Amino acid sequence: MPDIAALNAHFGIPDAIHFTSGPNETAIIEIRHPHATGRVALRGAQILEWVPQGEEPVLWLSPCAQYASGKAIRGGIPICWPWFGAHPEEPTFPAHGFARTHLWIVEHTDTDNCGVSVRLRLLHDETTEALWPHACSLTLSLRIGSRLELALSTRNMGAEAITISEALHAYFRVTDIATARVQGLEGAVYVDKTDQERSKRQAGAIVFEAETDRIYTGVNGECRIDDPGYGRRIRIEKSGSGSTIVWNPGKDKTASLSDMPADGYRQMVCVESGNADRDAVRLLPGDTHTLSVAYTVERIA
Ligand code: TA6
Repeated sequence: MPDIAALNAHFGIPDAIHFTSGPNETAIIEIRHPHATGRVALRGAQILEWVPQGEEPVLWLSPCAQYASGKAIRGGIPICWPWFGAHPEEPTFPAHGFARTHLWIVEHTDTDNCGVSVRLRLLHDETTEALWPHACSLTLSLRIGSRLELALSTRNMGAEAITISEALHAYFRVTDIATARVQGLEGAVYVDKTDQERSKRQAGAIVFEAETDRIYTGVNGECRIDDPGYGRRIRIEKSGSGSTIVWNPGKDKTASLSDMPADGYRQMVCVESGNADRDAVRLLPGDTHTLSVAYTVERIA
């Protein structure tokens, strides 16, 4: 458990950044700014909450989320790294890597007229080295304001090339999945994980009628989630990302998830920015790769 008093002494900023202890002694960064509030768990460097001034919370966080060690918190923005989904060779390794369940340290905090910034770094130990025996640094720079900006940087510090897959596995809150639409992926090719990994092409906007689990590859552009219930559009702009993953577990899969309420799938949709499948990133010694995303919210009629 990180020392909360020491974190506040070194990195706290009056009226902007305060460290506190959350469920199961999870260290939480509470962020306040005239443009937005937010919460970030140090374990996993996971954004749990982002509420732009005058808006409903933008991210979905499960009311049954478990804050247990070794388990990802269901909701917010978990970080999948250094592999997305199942490990390519080791089926017993944790799904989506270990960055989302391990402790990160705080390197820097700041605030200005636009927002509050924090830089976090993944702490490597013997557990992470057993899963990923590569000299590698991973940092997350985040800025919470009327926009939420994230930059996940991987640096290969070893003598050999490495290949990573990754995602910012964002859970967005919607009033009703039946009326939500995801736009911006029209015509893109995807792997349908609910249909034997078949390759398909997207026709029109994405609508949700059943479990949806798709990896769109070769897509660099902006995505939008339209939610007529809240009368808002969430814009997702990204760089350094070739994949967008769209997930809603639907009713049956949700019933198998102990950390989601039975109807939880109705209020969320994951639109994840990353590099998965054929977009996996190869880094030569000394190379740095950065996956950046900016989320904004606007009113729609
Ligand atoms: O990103 C979609 C996905 O890979 C799905 O296949 C799905 O099961 C999900 O992530 C959640 O994974 P988790 O390990 O957090 O239960």
